[in-house]
Amino acid sequence: MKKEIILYGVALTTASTAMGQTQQIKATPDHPNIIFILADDLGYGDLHCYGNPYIETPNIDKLAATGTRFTQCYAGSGISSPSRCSLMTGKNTGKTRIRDNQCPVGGIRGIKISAKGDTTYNRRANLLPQDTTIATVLGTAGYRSCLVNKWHLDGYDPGAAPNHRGFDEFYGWTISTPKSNGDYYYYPNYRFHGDTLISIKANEHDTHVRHNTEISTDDAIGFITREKDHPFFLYLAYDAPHEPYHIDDTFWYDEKNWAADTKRYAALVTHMDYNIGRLLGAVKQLGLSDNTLIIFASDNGAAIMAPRKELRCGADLRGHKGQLYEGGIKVPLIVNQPNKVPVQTLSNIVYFPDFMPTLAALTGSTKHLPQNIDGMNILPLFYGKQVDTDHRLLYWEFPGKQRAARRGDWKAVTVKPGKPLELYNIKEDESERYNLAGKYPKLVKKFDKEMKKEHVPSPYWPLPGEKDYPGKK
Ligand SMILES: [Ca+2]
Repeated sequence: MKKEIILYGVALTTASTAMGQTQQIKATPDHPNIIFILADDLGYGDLHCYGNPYIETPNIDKLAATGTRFTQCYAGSGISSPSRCSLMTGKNTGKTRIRDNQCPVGGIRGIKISAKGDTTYNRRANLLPQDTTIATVLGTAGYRSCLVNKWHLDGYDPGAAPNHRGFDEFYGWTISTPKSNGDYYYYPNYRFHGDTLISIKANEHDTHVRHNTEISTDDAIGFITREKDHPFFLYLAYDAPHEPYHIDDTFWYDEKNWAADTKRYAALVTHMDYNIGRLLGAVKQLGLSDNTLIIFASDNGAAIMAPRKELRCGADLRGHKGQLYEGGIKVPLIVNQPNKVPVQTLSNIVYFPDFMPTLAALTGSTKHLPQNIDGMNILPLFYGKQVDTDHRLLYWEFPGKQRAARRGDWKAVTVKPGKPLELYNIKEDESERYNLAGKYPKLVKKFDKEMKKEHVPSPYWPLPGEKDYPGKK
């Protein structure tokens, strides 16, 4: 712990020096702005460009058709907080500060908020000051950073908001302030601008005037407009299409013979796509198209309540959000930058921890990366070159409950506590139908051994036998 804090202090000093030296630099095609768009609970099969036959996503499809589409990208976890923690800190969930939405011990106790007025208490962990984020690293290269909308890494500590963890600007909601995260989810009455909670007057009295996706897009456009003359990193984390499926405009699908929630779900996706179109229009209008790398992904697979069968949200993958089967963690990934990113489809096996070292390589801030990250630099893939992504071990866990690992064609996984690992050949069986653990026991044993090495004990999720396990001296 002491070592980490000292290193962080060094990084901050260097960051402020580097920023002072580089703030005049403009983004260029080789040193581009970065816009990272993250959908929430969007399944692998939700986009037309990933085979969806029902949901219209013309703007995202265009990004895919004019850029690189990945067919084997994995999120950091099967749910929001740990997945985003992995994305922001470059580690897999065997090492991340946050490994599940709630923690059994440690962290901070707070009220669980739900649309049904749930008032039960639980505990959550939050990012600590020594947890270096992508924004901190890119800041050392002079990038101004902004998180729009969902952070989910503050737990119950208002002091762990994104503007206290490396981001220069923040417009959105936090878990720790229920007023910003209440029953009005998609038509919020309050929203943070930095540390200030502002009132959204248009939505007072449940009037449903301004949808969160629209507000977020306006905040995003505002940021890139202000920062058009400096290199910037925009992390636009939409709520869509996370439940509850609240959207009044469903005109795209009103004629369909679908349940109301199915129409709303599809509308949440198409409305997000429309707003991404607005953002891309602003990028073009500001003359930033050639100088901006756009990345689109989802934080985990389709939720169990999503219209997975009716709309094919999870493609034909097994499982759903909350599980480490493919349906919980395999997500779309699209990368686009005109004249730089080639039009192609890649089957390289990549995952969220890769973004931190990749964006550091892109921006020339690799020397400011923290120690002990798990991701690799996949930047060559973005620009038409190859790099070996498939011979390493990718790892995920919900401590004590589920664990999974992927290497090459093979994946070992269990979604039940204490149950033996199942083994699947993903290349031949992407729906994880045929458990081959009995046929290849040596391979299972090898996976098990390597997976145990990836698990680093956490004081928030102690397992039996570990020093922080309750009752253990
Ligand atoms: Ca999510």
